[in-house]
Amino acid sequence: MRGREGAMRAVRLTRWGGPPVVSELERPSPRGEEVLVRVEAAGLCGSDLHVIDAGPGALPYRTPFTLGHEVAGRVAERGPDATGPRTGERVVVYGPWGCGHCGHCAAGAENYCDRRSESDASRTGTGAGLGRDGGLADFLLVPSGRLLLPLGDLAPAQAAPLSDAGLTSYHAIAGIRPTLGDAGGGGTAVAVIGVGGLGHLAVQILRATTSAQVLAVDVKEEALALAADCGAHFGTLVRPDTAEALRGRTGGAGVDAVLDFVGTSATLRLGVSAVRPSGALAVVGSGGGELLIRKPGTLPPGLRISLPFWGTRRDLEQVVALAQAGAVTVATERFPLSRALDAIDALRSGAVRGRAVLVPDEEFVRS
Ligand code: FEH
Ligand code: ZN
Ligand code: ZN
Repeated sequence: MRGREGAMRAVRLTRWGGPPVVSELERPSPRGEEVLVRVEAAGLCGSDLHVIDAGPGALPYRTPFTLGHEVAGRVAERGPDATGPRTGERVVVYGPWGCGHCGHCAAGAENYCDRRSESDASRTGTGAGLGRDGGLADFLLVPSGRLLLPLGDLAPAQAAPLSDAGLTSYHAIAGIRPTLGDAGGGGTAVAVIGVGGLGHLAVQILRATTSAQVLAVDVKEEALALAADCGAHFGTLVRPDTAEALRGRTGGAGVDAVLDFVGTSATLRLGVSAVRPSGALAVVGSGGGELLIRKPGTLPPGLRISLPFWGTRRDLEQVVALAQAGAVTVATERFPLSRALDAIDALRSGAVRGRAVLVPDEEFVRS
């Protein structure tokens, strides 16, 4: 239940290498352009584990800060100069918090802010829960209303994962769309490697926005079952002949694009073995894998490799619109905020189907 008036709970990283701590903080008051959001749902991401597990100096952030970069809620209070959604409005938070002024930020691509590596006393970190106080909390203070998108009547537990898992998948697909040709992808094929929190949304986005054949690859039967539920045309476990199985679905030519949501050396190797000449490989997962890029070499000629990161504000508008139209549904496993540490453990052990989402305890009890 909520603590004393004016206080709030927050799941914080208090020191590098230490466990997250459920703490009680003063609820912040928005100043200037800032907007205070009452959090109604906050998704957990594999990157949260990377942040939690990072050693001192590994990330350009300063502890302590609150975790959580995948957030939806309601505007609770606006600073005197705030713009954007009004008090009481349901919103999803655009998580990449750039400088707001460079070429990329001005174009709504704060995920590629030219000044993201700069940090000063006032601005450490790259976004909510990424060096800046995030949304694994009762409230989230957002620097500007430009980072909030209205949700309409989309449920918060559906909307929060769209701001990272959905947005990242949508942006990665936008990057490989040119390889699907002008006819919306008819006669093409896309391999989705890793059908977890991001991959299952990528399957749905591909089915909703292209005519490509969607081929799912995972190491777990239940993930392939989720892929089938999301509309994948074909699914295969990782085996020694997986590349041949994928080629077999394309008459031998190879897939036009690979979305690697795992990003290990093994999945990168699988991806380049299955993709056709002049195809695309998007490395989305942060598995730390390595791929030798060399000429002459063994990679398909004309291969386009991308390292997409999160997404643009416009991408977020698009993926929210798909969800509002019923074309994208997030498979979620909900946890009360007070059990955030259990949710983190479940994510770490691979026990979460789809996306883990933290909701306020009273909301969890009610539903
Ligand atoms: C966030 C911060 C750092 C690395 C990766 C991420 C992604 O989870 C954002 O989608
Ligand atoms: Zn993330
Ligand atoms: Zn910028």
